[in-house]
Order: sequence, then structure tokens, then C-alpha cells
Amino acid sequence: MKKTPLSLRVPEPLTRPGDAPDFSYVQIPPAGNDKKPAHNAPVSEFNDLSKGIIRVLDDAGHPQGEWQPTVSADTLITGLKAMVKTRAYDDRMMLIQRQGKTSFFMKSTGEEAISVAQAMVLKQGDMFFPTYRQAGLLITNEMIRGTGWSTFDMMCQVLSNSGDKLKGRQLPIMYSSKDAGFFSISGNLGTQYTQAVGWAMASAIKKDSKIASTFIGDGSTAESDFHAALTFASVYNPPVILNVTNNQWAISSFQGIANNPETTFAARGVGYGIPSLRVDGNDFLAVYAASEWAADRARNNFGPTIIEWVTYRSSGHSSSDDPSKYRPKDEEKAWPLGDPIDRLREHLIYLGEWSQEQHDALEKEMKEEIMALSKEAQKLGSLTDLPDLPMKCMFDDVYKDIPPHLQKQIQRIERGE
Ligand SMILES: Cc1ncc(C[n+]2csc(CCOP(=O)(O)OP(=O)(O)O)c2C)c(N)n1
Ligand SMILES: [Mg+2]
Repeated sequence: MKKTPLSLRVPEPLTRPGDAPDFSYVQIPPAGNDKKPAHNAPVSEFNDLSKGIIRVLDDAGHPQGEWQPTVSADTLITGLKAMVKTRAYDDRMMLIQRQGKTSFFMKSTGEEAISVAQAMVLKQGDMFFPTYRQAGLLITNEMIRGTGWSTFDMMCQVLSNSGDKLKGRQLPIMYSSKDAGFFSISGNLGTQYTQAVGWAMASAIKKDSKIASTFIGDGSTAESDFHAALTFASVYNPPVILNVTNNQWAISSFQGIANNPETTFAARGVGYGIPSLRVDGNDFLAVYAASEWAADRARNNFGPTIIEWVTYRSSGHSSSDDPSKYRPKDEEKAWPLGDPIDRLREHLIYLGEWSQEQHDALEKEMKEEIMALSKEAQKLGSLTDLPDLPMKCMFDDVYKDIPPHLQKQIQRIERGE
């Protein structure tokens, strides 16, 4: 009998630099297409919801269907402001990186709706376990609650200057703010998923009412931590939102490198018995509604939810990356789900609550605010103007009781040896 020669399916992106962008693999259903299930619906009700794309805003900015959130125009305008501020912050800090004033920066351009809407939905005391692409959580938290790190604090951390609350011990953009419920970002991808599930389990063990929310990228779902976290979430049913930001890219690897093309990232959750939604991540109303649904489900003790946000990473992966080397030029302009700021602006104009003039004024105001803050932050030092910090501060905040061998080193510094 003739033997079949075995082979592997090695994923290849549809397009390369020089090709026209092609997003034919993203099937986009009409807005308002999906049912909104009960918080305790059986997992079988999520087969379709984890495979399609839940959308509220249609192409004209009109809201459709059961997933429309009950939300005031003022709340939406706050969300718009937070997104515009996040984008202004990203643009300014990337410029500062290009000027050599910090070693590294990462933007979340095109993905702002996800962190901003979710920060608005969760409450003080809840806990986020984010990745490096959710600066909007901190920016929104400061805007709506006035707690946690300010935008100025974030800038000082990026500049590793004398205002850096982390004293230069973290890579730029790896923020940490207990008051904002923002767990320290880790460079080791995936670790935050298990930590979030553990934190949520602890909240339930203590009979507390606080919930956790964590984020992971499409590429990082290939880490074993993702699956360990899902196993515990599946078995113990803790109050946690498990966000997967599918922005189509993991540095230079396309999203298909981490998933089977027959299925979706969200659908993996159904296999674990966890209710899972796949949502238009550039539709602020859909993000708000799905986040609220998952938060309410967790608060009512029904357990975890996985949400895959279908979005697009408009910028390079980081300041060290050059996307023109691996993806078609202007791919972001061809992304079929548009831009989250443009879409919410159009919706607010449709509601009669906003105008293009107001929008232009908002963008100008945010740029000026960020520019002024960044000038102040640079006065506390940067890579081209090193901060004046005492050498022995490197020992601060590491040990509760400084061990004897380090005490000796401190004494040597004090003696000027
Ligand atoms: C455990 C681990 N493996 C690899 C890396 C290197 N790395 C940093 S970011 C990144 C891509 C992650 O892509 P994705 O999860 O899709 O997130 P995105 O950057 O798109 O937001 C990789 C491979 C790392 N930091 N940690
Ligand atoms: Mg990604």
C-alpha cells in the first residue's frame, strides 16, 4: 500500500510587503446580528457568539440590536476624550523616544476603545492584570476617578527620571499602580493571565465582591500560561474577565501563527466550558456592552468570560520595530472595522451630541495638555539629561529588611569608596 508522505501545515500570511492589503479572512457580520444571552446561560449558547463578531455600531454610526448598552451621551463623550488623550500621549511619547530621551516605547493606536471602555465599566477596587498595550486603563482611571497614576507619572516612568515612581527598575511603559488596580506589567508574556485567575480565586475565597480582568495578545495565547489559567478558570469558576486582544500581529508574526484557521481565539474558551464572546474591538459601544456583560456575570458569581477583541495594531509593535519589513504598506487604512475614535465621533455626531468643530478642539486641547505635561516631566530628567539620583537609591524598596551584605555595600557608597 502506498504510504502518504506526512507534512505540516506551516502558516503563511496572506500578504507581504509590496502586496495590496487583504483582510478577506475577517468575516464581518452586520451590526446588531447577535443575541445577548443571560449571564448564566449554558456554554452551548456561546458557540456562535465565539465565532462571529458582535457589533453594535453599523457603518453609518447608528447603534443596532440587543447589545446596545444603556449609556448616556456624557459617558460616551468621556470615553471619546480618554481615547483621544491616550492617542495624544502615545504620539508624543513615541516622538520623545525618537529624540533619544527614552530607550523604548509602545503605542496602542487603533486599540484604544478596548482599554478605555473597560476601565469605565470596572470599579475602584477591581484589579487589572494588563499587558503593555493598555495605557488607556490608567489614563481613563485618572480621568474618571482621579486615582492611581497620573499621565505625568506615566511620562516620568517612561523617562526613568527622578519622578519615576518605579525608580528606573522597570522597562519604560511597564507601569504599576496599586491605587488604579493596575498590576505591574511583566515583560514575560502570559504571566498576568495565571496571576489574574489566582487573584480572582482569592477574591472568591475571601467572599469579597471584587473582580479581576486580564489581557493577553493573540500571539501570547500560544504560551502555556494561557492554558493553565483557562484550566483553573474553567474548574473553579472565579470572577475574572479574560480578554484576548487579537490585533492581527505579534511583532512580525501574523495572528494565524498562533491559531488554527478553522477556529477563533474566543472559541477555545468554549472548549474549556467558559462562556466566550468575539467582539468588534473598534466599536466603543460593543466593547462597553460586552465588558459590562462580563463584569456583571462575574459580580453575580456566575464566573469567568473570555472576550476576543477583533482589532488592528495600527502602529509598529514597539519603537524597535519596523512593520514595513513584513506587512503591506498602509495596511491599517484597509482594516475593515475602521478606527475606534472615528467611529465613536460619528456616532456622537449622529446623536446630535457632538460636532466636527468640537472634535477638532478636543484633539487640539489634548495635544496641548500632553505637550505641556511632557515638558514638565522632562525637567525631572531623561536619557539625554540624566536625573540626579543618589546611587544608594538602588537599594530602596527591594527588601523589607536590607540584608547585611547589602548594608555593607551601602556603607561603602556612603564612604565614597
Ligand atoms: C515569554 C515571552 N516570549 C517572547 C517574548 C518576546 N515578545 C515580546 S512581545 C511579543 C509579541 C506578542 O504579540 P501579541 O501577544 O500578539 O501582543 P501584541 O504585541 O500584538 O499586543 C513577543 C514574541 C516575551 N516578551 N516573553
Ligand atoms: Mg497581537
